Amino acid sequence: MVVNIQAPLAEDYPLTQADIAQYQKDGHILLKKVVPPSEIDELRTVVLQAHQALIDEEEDFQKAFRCTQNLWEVNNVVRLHVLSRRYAGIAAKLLGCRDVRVYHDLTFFKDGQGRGAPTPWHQDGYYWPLDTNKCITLWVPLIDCPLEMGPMSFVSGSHLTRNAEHLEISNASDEFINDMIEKENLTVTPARHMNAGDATFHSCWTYHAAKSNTTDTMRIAFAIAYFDADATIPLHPPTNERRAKNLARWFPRAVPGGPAATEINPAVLAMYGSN
Ligand SMILES: O=C(O)CCC(=O)C(=O)O
Repeated sequence: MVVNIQAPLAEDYPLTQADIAQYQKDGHILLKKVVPPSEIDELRTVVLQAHQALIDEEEDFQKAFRCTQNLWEVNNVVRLHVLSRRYAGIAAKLLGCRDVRVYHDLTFFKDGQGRGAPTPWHQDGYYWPLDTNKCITLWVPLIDCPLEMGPMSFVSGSHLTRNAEHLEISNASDEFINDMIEKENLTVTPARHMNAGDATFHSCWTYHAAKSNTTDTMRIAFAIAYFDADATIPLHPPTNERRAKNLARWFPRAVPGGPAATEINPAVLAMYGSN
């Protein structure tokens, strides 16, 4: 697959060594203007359209957010973003790998007026069916996201643990992680105001959560999950139902112990001849 992306999505993001060091130490980072300002309105429009096109598959996670997935497969503009050198370049540098592949993309719409409940503390690793720790999610609000709308908080350094690996996102994961935060005095990095297009990146092992959305406006957030291009599928069978479902859905026909590299997991930087 070769993609032809025009500037500014083809331009490298000015990531610094300090950003990389911060991500590797904390397991998360907030970066400004990841989506170029000139592209935000169009991306928001097509994300809303693609979400609607996939509405029959919408999942509602405990009323915390509404998700549809792999919008890049149904919309060409979303595809240009998901396969952009700009975002994949950031992900690869933060993870410290030569290239990244697409795991999937998804919407995180949190309804306003308190209908979008708090996102419980959780560790995404529960859901990822891969044999690597080098997994990262870019999360970007496509409208300005003040604190009242529920941007994310993170536990810094928690990406080095797997303590909540056994818990899906739920009240149980929330209680379990809250308890650890209190008892072990873990460092919570509170949510910060994000302008449309600012993005957080977090490891699949970083504990994260968000407050409810008490504004009058739906939180329109979009996320892209990437992983180390050289990752493999674990030899052992998936250890929970969600991992089994995700393995079948995001890695069709991949084999245990083989590369995690099906037709829907393109290696992004390789498409630009930079790898
Ligand atoms: O959008 C949210 O509230 C949660 C997002 C999340 O859990 C994630 O990006 O992994």
